[in-house]
Amino acid sequence: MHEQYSPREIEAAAQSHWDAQKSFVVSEQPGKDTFYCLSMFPYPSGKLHMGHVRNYTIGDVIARYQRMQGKNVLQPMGWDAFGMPAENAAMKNQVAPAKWTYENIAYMKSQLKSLGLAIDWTREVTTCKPDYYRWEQWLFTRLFEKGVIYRKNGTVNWDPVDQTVLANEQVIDGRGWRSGALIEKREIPMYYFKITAYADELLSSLDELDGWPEQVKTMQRNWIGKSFGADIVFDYDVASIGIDGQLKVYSTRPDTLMGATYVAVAAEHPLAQRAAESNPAIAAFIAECKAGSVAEADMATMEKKGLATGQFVIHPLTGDKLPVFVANYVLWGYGEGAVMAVPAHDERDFEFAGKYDLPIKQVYTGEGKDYDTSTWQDWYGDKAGLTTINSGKYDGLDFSAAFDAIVGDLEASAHGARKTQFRLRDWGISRQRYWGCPIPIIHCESCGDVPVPEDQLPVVLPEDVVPDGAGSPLAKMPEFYECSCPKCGAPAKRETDTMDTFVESSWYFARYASPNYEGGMVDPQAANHWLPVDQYIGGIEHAILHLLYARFFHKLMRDEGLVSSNEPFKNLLTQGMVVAETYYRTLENGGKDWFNPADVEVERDAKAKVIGAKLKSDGLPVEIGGTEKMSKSKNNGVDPQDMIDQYGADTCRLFMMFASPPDQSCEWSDAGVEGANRFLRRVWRLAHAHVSAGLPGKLDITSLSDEQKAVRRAIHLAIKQASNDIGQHHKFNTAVAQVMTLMNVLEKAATATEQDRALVHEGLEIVTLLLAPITPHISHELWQRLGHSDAVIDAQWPQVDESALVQDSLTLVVQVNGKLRGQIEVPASASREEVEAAARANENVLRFTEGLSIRKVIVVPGKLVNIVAN
Ligand code: ANZ
Ligand code: ZN
Repeated sequence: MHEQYSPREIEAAAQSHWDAQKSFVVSEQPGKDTFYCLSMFPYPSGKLHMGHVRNYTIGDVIARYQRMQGKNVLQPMGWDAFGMPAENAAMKNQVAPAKWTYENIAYMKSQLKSLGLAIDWTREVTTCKPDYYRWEQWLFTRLFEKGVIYRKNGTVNWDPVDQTVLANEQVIDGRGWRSGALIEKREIPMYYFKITAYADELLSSLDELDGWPEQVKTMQRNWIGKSFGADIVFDYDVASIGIDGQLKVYSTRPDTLMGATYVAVAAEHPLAQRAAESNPAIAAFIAECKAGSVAEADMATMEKKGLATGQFVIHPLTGDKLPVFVANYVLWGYGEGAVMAVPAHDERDFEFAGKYDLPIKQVYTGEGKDYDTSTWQDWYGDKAGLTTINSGKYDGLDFSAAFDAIVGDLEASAHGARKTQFRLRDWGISRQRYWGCPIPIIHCESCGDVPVPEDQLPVVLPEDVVPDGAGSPLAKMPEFYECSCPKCGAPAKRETDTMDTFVESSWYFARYASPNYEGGMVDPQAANHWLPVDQYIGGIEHAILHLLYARFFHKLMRDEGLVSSNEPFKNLLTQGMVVAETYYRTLENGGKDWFNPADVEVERDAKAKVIGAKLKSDGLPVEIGGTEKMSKSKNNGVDPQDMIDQYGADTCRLFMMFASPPDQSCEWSDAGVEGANRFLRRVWRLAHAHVSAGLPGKLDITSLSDEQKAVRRAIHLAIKQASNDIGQHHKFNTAVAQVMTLMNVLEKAATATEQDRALVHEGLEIVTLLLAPITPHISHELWQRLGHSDAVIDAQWPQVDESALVQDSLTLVVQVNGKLRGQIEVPASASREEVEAAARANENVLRFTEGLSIRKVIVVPGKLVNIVAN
């Protein structure tokens, strides 16, 4: 064993051992407990960032810990390989997205390998490869035939200069990111997944996910947005509208119908369109609304605007005529695209009514509540404790009585009905992009949209294309789109849109169970063996879309008979961000020039408090901007590769795990990394000293001295607490702290006798085992050096010897009036009275209480005695 800890050598050795032994290649083993540990797969952007390293280290620690629990652990990895960055990079560097992507994958894979992750690489899945997306296309055709996928017109951002559709994030201040042209909204045919058909189940089965953070479940619930209300029908006023008809609105507050003073419709609504025919101002307003944002966050904050259409509808309960407005705050895609406005009790309507001087009619009141139309107050939304007023025969009712009475009457007169609805929309998956999975549909003039037959799948995406940014390249490639109709054989046109890349990441977790299976999307037997995933780990940014789509896909696959479980991920851990200090100088134009932490030297005072920072290159001061998520924009990213090259993977892993609990943010610090490295060197040093003196014989636990008992107690206490921290709470940071405490004891422990050394041996074994999931390379090496012929990855997690925890005597701290004055040793079995007596008899206590009378003695069992005297 070398005297020096040299991570480069031992990490290479451990990794080649695992490779040679195929240590992490797993197969189904009936009868053995499985554990499927999955980290969200990366987009192959070029190189790993610190967030990846943290994510994959957490996953790896859990996987390795579970293996030591005797489980058959599956930990796979793959690549979420389609997507826009590849197209952008391709345009910039004139290389095909495929080539760029595959090169990035090769590099990032080597980085992942250098981290020493316990991954079964034989299961690697790359979503841009035809053997993967073939099955996505296969499912698409099945779902299309079932009607779970359908085609309808959707609104997209159209760049008139580049002649292309843009994603929302490519539209900056209303202009195309490349061309700078004003973006138009366009209606084009698109494919939709009918996720709304699963809305109820996606909502209700959240209740079964005990292993998910509450916060994520709440975000999903809000996104699905189930609401209870009613459709309410207003007959047209024929005189003003010109035709007979009915306007339907959806309201969650039909109980407030008596307070409705106008109705408002979306720009796309037929009544608005009708009004526009004879009113150019309305036509112009509609055009303006359509150009605006459809993002809901913007809808909530933007200024409410509208125009009276001159039309009226009839209130279904009072027979009053209500004016019809077209308003920008009414969404076309939600409910009926029309609202009954109750300005007295709805904030948006209140703002609108105030602006256009529309009547406000209060229909609820409450004890001690003052109604005031000059400003919006928030008590109206709180249904509890309010009763109806100004509502004729519905006066004096609470929310649910008013709701029932009004909806009952509406139902009786066929002017309304109870309705539950969801905020969730169907999932539009058509993208007018090149680097994605081709949609397997053929358009035939006589047969319509024909799914590509199974024996003609996959529809292969040509890989040697360099897009030019102007429109989809596929739409310009007759060799791609010219085909014949699978039904009638006539010349036909292949669909040139590709799928949203969220589709690939919605089922990769299932493909890992049988990644090379050619008989279907998944081998059901293998999929059911491994699924659901026992532990899923990833960023909170995926709390809604990815996790919702994956849950949806799992249910789709279940309904195809491919998997039998209802949910894909049993336990979810959302890891916190990696943050780092930021440094900047203010430029003359007021902008900021950000400096990387690596180029900055921090100045501290004698107490290590930061007092300033200087740029290394010019020695001049820089401002400290506070800690923020590592990002390019603040230039505070640290390249994990530098850290691995300098200190080794184990240091990097230990730092990440020790810095904070996995669900909280982890602050990058050079000092922290150095500290982690120093600790590993300490472990190494102690092990080296121990091993060099020759391995001791067996420990005889029946003949331990008091000092030896204390050491052994520290060893087993560390096992107990670390097991608890990791196994029950994923608190790797405190588990590491336990090992550090144990190391302090072992470093001071006697080594005089064979028994002393046998005890240190046990201690070092425990340190090695407890660290094995976190720092697997050094543990691999130490385990061998400590005399084991099997590898540490095959060792069992250590068991606590409860008898070692039993204490014969306890040391208690003694205080007089809260000040530390001494220590006493008492038998562990001592009663309260005995402890108190021992404390009173203590020499120092006698000295500090001389001349005083003792008022009270507080005993905190196992810890301290405080004597109150005056
Ligand atoms: C009258 C009313 C009175 C309403 C009141 C609310 C409070 P959630 O809960 O999100 O489902 N609404 C309906 N369709 C709309 C659309 N297309 N665009 C904008 N707003 C729309 O929201 C349902 C409520 O949002 C409905 O209940 C309706 O306003 C409005 F004191 O009707 B309410
Ligand atoms: Zn045909």
